[in-house]
Amino acid sequence: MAVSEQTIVTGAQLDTLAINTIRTLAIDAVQKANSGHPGAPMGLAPVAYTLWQQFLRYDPENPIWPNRDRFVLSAGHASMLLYAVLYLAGVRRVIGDSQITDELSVSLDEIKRFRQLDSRTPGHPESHITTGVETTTGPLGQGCGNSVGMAIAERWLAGTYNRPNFEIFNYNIWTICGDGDLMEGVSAEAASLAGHLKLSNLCWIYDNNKVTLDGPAHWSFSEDVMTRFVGYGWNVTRVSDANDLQMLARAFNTFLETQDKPTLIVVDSHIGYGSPHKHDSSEAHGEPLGEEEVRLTKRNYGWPEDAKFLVPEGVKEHFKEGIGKRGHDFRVQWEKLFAQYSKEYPDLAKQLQLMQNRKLPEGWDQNLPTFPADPKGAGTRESAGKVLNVLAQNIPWLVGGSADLGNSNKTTLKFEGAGNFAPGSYSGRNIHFGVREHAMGSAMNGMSVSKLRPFGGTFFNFSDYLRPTIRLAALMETPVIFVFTHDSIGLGEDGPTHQPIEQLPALRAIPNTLVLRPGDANEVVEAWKLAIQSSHGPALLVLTRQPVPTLDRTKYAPASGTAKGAYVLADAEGGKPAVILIGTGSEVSLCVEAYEKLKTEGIRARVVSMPSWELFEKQDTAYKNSVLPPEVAARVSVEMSDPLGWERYVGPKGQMVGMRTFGASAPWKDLQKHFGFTVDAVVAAARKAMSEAK
Ligand SMILES: Cc1ncc(C[n+]2csc(CCOP(=O)(O)OP(=O)(O)O)c2C)c(N)n1
Ligand SMILES: [Mg+2]
Repeated sequence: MAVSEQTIVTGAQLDTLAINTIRTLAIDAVQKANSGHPGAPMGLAPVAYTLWQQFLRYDPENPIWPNRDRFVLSAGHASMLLYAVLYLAGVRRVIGDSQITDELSVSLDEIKRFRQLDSRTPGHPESHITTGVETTTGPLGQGCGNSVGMAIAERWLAGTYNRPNFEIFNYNIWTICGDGDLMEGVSAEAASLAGHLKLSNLCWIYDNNKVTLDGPAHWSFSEDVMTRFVGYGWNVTRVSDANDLQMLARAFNTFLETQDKPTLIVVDSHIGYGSPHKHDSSEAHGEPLGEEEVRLTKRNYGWPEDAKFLVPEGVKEHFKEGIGKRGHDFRVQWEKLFAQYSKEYPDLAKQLQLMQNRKLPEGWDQNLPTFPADPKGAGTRESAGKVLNVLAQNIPWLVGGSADLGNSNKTTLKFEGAGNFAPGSYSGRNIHFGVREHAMGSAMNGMSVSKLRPFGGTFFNFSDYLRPTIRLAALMETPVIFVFTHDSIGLGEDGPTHQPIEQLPALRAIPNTLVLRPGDANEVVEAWKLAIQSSHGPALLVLTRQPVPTLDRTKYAPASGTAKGAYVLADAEGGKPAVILIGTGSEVSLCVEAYEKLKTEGIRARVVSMPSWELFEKQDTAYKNSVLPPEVAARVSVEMSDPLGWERYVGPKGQMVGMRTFGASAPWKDLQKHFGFTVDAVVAAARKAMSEAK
């Protein structure tokens, strides 16, 4: 069908016209940017079109309506597919957390600025930049993992807030993924979890185009995906031609009818559909078509060959009649229902409103413990578990669990009614993620963009297994909370496979990430308060297995100093120290002991507890200088970690007591001596620093 800018068409022709508009917008944007992936959007355009136009319960006029269906493009390299659809559907821009504007989220001008600085059309979809992008994708597999978290969130919201005759939540999560997504381990973990949890609100649409970047998929991928997913407990169906809109619709309906398991729809497609090139050969793709091929492809579509960014008349109107009208009606109906619900259940409605705006309920910090001085003390994981259990009673939507280490991480919610999140009892607050750290982190991001406050625990060393999800949380500005216990060689006998060495500096290097390593039980209370109040990025609690003394706060400074990242815990008389000992976590009390020893020897020392570098960096210079006076060059850092980065606080004359090798398997007390985390060693380092600084 040939079209010109003036052509007006109807029915099936209009479908084709809309689909080819998506394709050509992707082609033109990638060509103009001279970078990006046109092939996947060309192949997938009919899938996205049918889904949005006929199925997605989504109102472009209100893209933050809580009961909207979620669309996730896990194949984030196909970002132009999403941008084209957001534009054609007329999705509005939202600023801040909830202000809907009249502006388009993605305008045609933004599409023309694809991949340019400050555009709302970055190379891969970024949820904190572009309204309608529900989650940031690009690192393959993550969108799949996020979608499982979104499905958990929907089930939890429905289980917790729906009431008879008030089905406030019943939305679905639709995810487009490709070969790369399904090759990545995180999607396998996530699919296994979703199947186990029987998340029937979750649909993955697998773009089975048999090609990846390097060439044909069979070079590296030959498993039977359908059988694998059947094994996970998914409902699996197939569409043998991505261009067959009726078959697509039938498959989508099959998903909607399936009530007891997630659905995988395998869609056979052709990457770069319509281009004269054979993309399913070993030829590389993932780059612009080139001017000549653009022309030939447009000719194949019956498109004006020289037109660029052409949106034929009637296409936007067609979307308005489809998703626009359907979505509007659903949303308005829901708002009426919610208004009624708010009258019947004002407390629940209030909770939902707070949650949507990422606010904490009044009294969120009530009943938090204060821990009395105790030389024996407890592992900071123990006190953290107590604090979490209080916070979770105050904040009903604080939901989470552990990757099979709940008893070790002390992340289990034990109060009455907390319950387990499980098939058929979706209001439970404890999620058993299983031994699936990566899926846990990825799901937490999905839960967080769904406005729950997720927490997740594992051993600190295994933060490596989910590190990509921390990075994405930081990028997406999602407030997830990780509870990392067993935070150093202090874990003892489990040995070097389990003893984190380089994780602290590596995690401190991620921008917008709050790393908190509290030194005793009362710093734990403060650290948890900071984590829960942090609303635009991940917070990591780094906690010990072994006991640490609970410091006497009548003798030493109050733990409220935690909020500043670092504070003077114990000082030389008159505040003029000859040497400063800086410790974090379990090494704070070691510094205090060394300080007391130095005092008996007549050496004027100061102890700085530094639970968070990031918070300290946010303080003004006057405060920083008051804690670490520039004139005091004799400084010692003490941390059972690779000391990378401590140079910035101890300076060129300073000493760093840290780990330079892997740890070892032995009782903790023996490791302490072996690796030099003793009072004598810290005192010796202090003397050395003082002599260097002379
Ligand atoms: C974790 C990760 N590794 C590698 C890449 C780079 N990458 C982008 S697209 C792609 C190929 C993906 O193949 P497939 O998912 O089949 O997408 P198609 O080429 O079919 O669109 C790769 C390797 C990435 N984005 N994320
Ligand atoms: Mg592929």
